[in-house]
Amino acid sequence: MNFSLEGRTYVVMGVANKRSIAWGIAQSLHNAGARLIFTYAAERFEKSVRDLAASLEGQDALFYQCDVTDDESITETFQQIQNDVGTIHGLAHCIAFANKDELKGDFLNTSRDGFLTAHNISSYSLTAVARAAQPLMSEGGGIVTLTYLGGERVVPNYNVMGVAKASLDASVKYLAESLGQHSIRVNAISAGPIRTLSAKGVGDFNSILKDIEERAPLRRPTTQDEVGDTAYFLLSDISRGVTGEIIHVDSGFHIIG
Ligand code: NDP
Ligand code: KAL
Repeated sequence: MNFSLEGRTYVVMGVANKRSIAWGIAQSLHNAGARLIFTYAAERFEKSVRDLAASLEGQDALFYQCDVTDDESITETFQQIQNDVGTIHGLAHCIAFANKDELKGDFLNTSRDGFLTAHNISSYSLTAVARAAQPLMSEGGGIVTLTYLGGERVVPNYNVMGVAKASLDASVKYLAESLGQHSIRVNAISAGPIRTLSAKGVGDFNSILKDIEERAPLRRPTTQDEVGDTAYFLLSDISRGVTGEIIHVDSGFHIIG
């Protein structure tokens, strides 16, 4: 078995800056020899993505703008990727969004609009993107998404995003069943809290991290590279028998009652 990703191409969606979990995944895939394709939603992050990719020695990366709320944008992006590189071997979906005012206070007050926005961007987008990517994955491959414990249990302030992650987790299983016949595996990583742009300004992140340091089996917070290396595992042939799985990379916090 060859564990190198030499000669393979992966799409990484959701790098906003150097703290993004997607950037941790990009580095792990790059270190394993993969060619990378980056997608970003907001134009203001294009420079940041291009500058980061330029720091990867010998990487000949490609870049596309893709807003996952827009079917046309998704279709065009993957058509363009097909024209430019032909086959891809996998995809990392590292995308979530909820309106800030839905991420505090009582879940009971979740608005219809806020509920739909969170589910549209954070859950449905995985299915939309998987459907667009499938024709490009003619040699089989892997799809990985990012989820959080708040989809399994009630975590204060995570609110509507928790319900969206529960929907995402179920989508992983249904997509694994749909795409297994094409030798495409679909899995999720449930990451422990990492201080990213998304995490900024929502909830009391310091006290969440303190709790991890005190109570998680490994007594330390999750790092970007730990998630990156598990994504590499899930996108490589090392995990060839694994699909529909949700792997916790969270210092073991999820087992603590
Ligand atoms: P980042 O803020 O770095 O990344 C979030 C990304 O979502 C951004 O790149 C943003 O792109 C993208 N995004 C939002 N809306 C859209 C859209 N309409 N179309 C395309 N992309 C969009 O945060 P993280 O790295 O923390 O988040 C990545 C994933 O990890 C998310 O699914 C998150 O829920 C999950 N996660 C994070 C944890 C953490 O502690 N940080 C823990 C567990 C899971 P843009 O800015 O260009 O719109
Ligand atoms: C319990 C935790 C504390 C934080 C509570 C909610 C976190 C929700 C995550 C969600 C993705 C955050 C947002 O959507 C933020 C958004 O409203 C404002 N930010 C932005 O628009 C920035 C500029 C862009 C880049 O962000 C996005 N997302 O597009 C959860 C913690 C402990 C773990 C986390 C952070 C989990 C997670 O899912 O991210």
